[in-house]
Amino acid sequence: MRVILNPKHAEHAPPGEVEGGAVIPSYESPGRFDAIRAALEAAGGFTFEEPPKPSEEPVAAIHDAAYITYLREASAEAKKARDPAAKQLWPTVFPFGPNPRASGVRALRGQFCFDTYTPILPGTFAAALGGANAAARSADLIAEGTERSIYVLTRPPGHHAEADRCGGYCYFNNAAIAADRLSKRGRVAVLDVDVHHGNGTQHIFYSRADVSTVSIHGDPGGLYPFFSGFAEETGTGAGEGFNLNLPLPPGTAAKDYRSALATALEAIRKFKPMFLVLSFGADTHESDPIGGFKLPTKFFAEMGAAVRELDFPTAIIQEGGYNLTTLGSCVTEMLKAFT
Ligand code: OKP
Ligand code: ZN
Repeated sequence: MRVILNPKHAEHAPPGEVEGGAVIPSYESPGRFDAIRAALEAAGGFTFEEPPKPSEEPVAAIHDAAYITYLREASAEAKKARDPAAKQLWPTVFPFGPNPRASGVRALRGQFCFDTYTPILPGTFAAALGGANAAARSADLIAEGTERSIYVLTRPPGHHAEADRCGGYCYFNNAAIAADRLSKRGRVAVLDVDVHHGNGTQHIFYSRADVSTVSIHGDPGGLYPFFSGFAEETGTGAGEGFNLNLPLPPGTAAKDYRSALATALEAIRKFKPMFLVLSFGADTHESDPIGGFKLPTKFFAEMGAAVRELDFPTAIIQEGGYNLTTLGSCVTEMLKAFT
């Protein structure tokens, strides 16, 4: 299987994340990428390549121009700063009514971000752009029929990124970029199996009938991103009926996950897409430090086989997964089902 790498991922290395007012070590680290790559190399059967020279064009298809400019300029500002504190840009105030228009850098940090997990660092723009271009490349290889399935090894993840906001460690929505590119050729289903609901992907396609979004995740009543991912969110306008959320309780293990997966796959079959984008997170694993599900490593092989059985040309995009010891095996087990 061909693996498209984000060559710039390590330029984004968050020094920490703000949780309940405390700075804790960031779960989303460059070591995640290295762990996956090492496991795939050890397994064999994978070839690694970089996408062509990065361009902003794939990102502009999905994200607002003002947000892209903000991320580019804020990263450049962090790069120029000499004071170490100014090399990390964090939001402190978020937009609220009745007049949530932002001007000035402090306001913009909140305007274009929705949580305290997602700082802008000197290398954030380059790293996010590298991932977006890797995702675009994967979509092009699938669209042309050059590959039947392909994997994008990237970080930071993408599925929480909205059209005009970063959040949840995500800056550009890699899966949405791939799905939108593929949608020029035919209907696309996005299946998101990260333990966290992919709010960005859902919202980007919420009113579209040509891209169906299906997500299995921890109930947002108790798990991040809290404000999105409930079962009653089914799409709007022309997109009504084309968004399916399957929230599951904390502690969900193989048996209940398996039946939710069957429901998700059945909905995708009924939609009859031409292409599939799999937003893959390994944070459903029983060892994950922030997920709360209880899937054993061997279930990832079963998950891969079940998705493979749909038999659609598939772009697989890496999202979360935070246990560096087990992450590589989960990804490898799932991908082996496609080879
Ligand atoms: C990104 B992806 C831990 C809380 C973590 C942010 C979760 C972002 C997950 N201190 N909150 O979906 O894996
Ligand atoms: Zn996640």
